[in-house]
Amino acid sequence: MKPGRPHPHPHQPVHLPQATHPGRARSAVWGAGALLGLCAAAHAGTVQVEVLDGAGKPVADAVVFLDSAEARKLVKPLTGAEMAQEKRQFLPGLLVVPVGTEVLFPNRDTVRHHVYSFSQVKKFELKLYTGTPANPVLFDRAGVVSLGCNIHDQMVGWILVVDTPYYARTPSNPTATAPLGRAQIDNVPPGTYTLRTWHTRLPVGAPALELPITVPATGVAAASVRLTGLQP
Ligand SMILES: [Cu+2]
Repeated sequence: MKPGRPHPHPHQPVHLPQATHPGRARSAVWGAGALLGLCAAAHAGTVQVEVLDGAGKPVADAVVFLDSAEARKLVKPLTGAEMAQEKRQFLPGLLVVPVGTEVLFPNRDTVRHHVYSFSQVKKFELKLYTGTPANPVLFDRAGVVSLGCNIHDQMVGWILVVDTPYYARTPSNPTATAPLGRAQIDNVPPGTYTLRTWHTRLPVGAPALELPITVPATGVAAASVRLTGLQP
């Protein structure tokens, strides 16, 4: 565990962060890729989300995803998903997978790890091991899974299981086409969705922040999300 961080625990009180309303009227487009994507896909919109913290600063590594009954029917599991352990850390620290994905937990260290989750959406334990455990772990329910290691208390990892094919992250390191605090989801069928935003620094057990969003048949739906209460 990192100093000062509460241990991942499913029964902690939940605080909902405040939301700002999505800026549906805005037409700002960032990244030429959005326009190219629109040309290729008729009857699909692009969703652009700006994620800000309580002070209005852009947030790195936030996950945004679009839920709807229709989206749920289109979920396909990822293949080859991995949550490795390297240098006594989980790598990646945060993995986003659709429901039904099987994840391998290869240990690339020479020391043994003992990976566990007490999270309600998936409780499991991979007892002391080296190498790659033969059986992957199936994540068959949507929600937040926090990972720990019985041997190395500082090891903290996260798997966010989403019940939709439409998800994206704000970049860890911004580039010209992926600015800080901006996430883009392309080729989204038109319709009404719940836009959810989640971050590992939300209070433990807090659900994703929710906003309604309508995706047009062509063009961009833009939203601005304010995540307050992020932990340092
Ligand atoms: Cu370990």
